[in-house]
Amino acid sequence: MPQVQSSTKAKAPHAEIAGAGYVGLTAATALRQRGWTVRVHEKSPELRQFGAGIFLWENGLRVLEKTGAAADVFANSVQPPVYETRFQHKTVSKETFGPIRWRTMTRQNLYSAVLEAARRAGVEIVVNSEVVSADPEGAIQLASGEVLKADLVLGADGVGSKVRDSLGFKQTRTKSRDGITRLLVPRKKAELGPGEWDNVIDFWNLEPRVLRILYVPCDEKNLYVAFMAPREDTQGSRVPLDGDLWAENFPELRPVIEEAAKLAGRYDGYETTVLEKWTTGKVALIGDAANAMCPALAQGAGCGMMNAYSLAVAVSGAQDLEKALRDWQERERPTTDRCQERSAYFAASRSMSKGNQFTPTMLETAMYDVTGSRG
Ligand code: FAD
Ligand code: 5PR
Repeated sequence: MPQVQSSTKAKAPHAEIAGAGYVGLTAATALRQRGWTVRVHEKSPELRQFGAGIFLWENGLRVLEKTGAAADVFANSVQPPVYETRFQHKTVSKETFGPIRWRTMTRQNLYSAVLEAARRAGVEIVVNSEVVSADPEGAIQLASGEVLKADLVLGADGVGSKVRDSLGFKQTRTKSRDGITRLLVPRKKAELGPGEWDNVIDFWNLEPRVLRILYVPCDEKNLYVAFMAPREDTQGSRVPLDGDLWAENFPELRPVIEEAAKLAGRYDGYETTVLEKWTTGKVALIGDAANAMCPALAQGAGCGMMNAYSLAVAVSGAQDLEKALRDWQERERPTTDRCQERSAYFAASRSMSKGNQFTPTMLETAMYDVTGSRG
């Protein structure tokens, strides 16, 4: 007798992800590319990124190459010729990174590229959808009360992660002493006069007061400028910026300071979040939800995207998903932990002012190839 052929095909595994930031969308795309169905919940009504500019290094760019976002990122970013550090108006270092690619861009351009890659891969994204808790057995609950089951749950819901806090992950959160005002202004290259204005320039003054400006060209039009003053310096940390104060201290940057002083601005602190574990059951945390870090090495999003990508690879085809998540954590965590520690050290010590901060040790993360694509 001929046997009846079963027509049942194995159902695709399904992931529910909280947070449509760079990291949640990168995880979603990488999972989708491996046959998962994926739904991303974004609590905001709109898909967009606030903020000014951002750096990505070799490690992050390689992930974007794998998820299909790289072409758009490269078209809308620059690799500045030099990372220059000035201390009390004198150049103390000019760093280039040899074969290590690094690029600067506006946050909105990076976000558009990552979002389009997710859409092309077929990721479902739901806005106005806040995740309020998760269950290690594989479910999320939305603010609406709806419960959604999944084979895998990812908390990519940023530094204030509800997924993390609903599960009681043990954590230490350290707030930075000082904060920063980040703005996007027109380049004003002609007005700045002669000079190497395509460089990234990290201007440090510790005298007569501690003030720092990080000058970052993002493309032909946009300049990311970060203004850093200690929190106790109420005049220095005021928003909108005190244009006269900043221009007196950095006369070489007057044209861009005048532009920056026209904008509302926001003085933000940052924090370092260290968790005992990144995963429990079928739930894992990635990005700032798991390991927010000081920006000194410009690797928060880079580490988050690397961990998102390596997680997708680790769980795809795994016999035992929970073990795959634990193994992923074991493997990937040390690199991120070291990056976080080094970034916190620079933020606390201000020793970046001395220049030459990008030693091979400090570039460990930039050189870390999580995609296996290094030739
Ligand atoms: P987020 O970008 O915070 O995204 C989380 C998303 O989840 C948001 O869209 C949010 O609305 C949504 N969300 C939150 N809660 C919920 C919920 N309950 N349900 C559903 N959705 C929710 N990194 C770099 O790589 N290079 C740099 O140059 C760099 N510079 C930086 C400079 C500063 C001053 C700071 C503070 C950080 C910098 N970073 C940099 C770090 C980088 O910005 C972050 O690491 C990165 O944005 C984290 O991405 P994420 O997707 O994990 O989180
Ligand atoms: N790098 C970047 C940055 O935005 C900051 C720092 C270093 C890209 C602050 O915003 O050292 O604080 C820093």
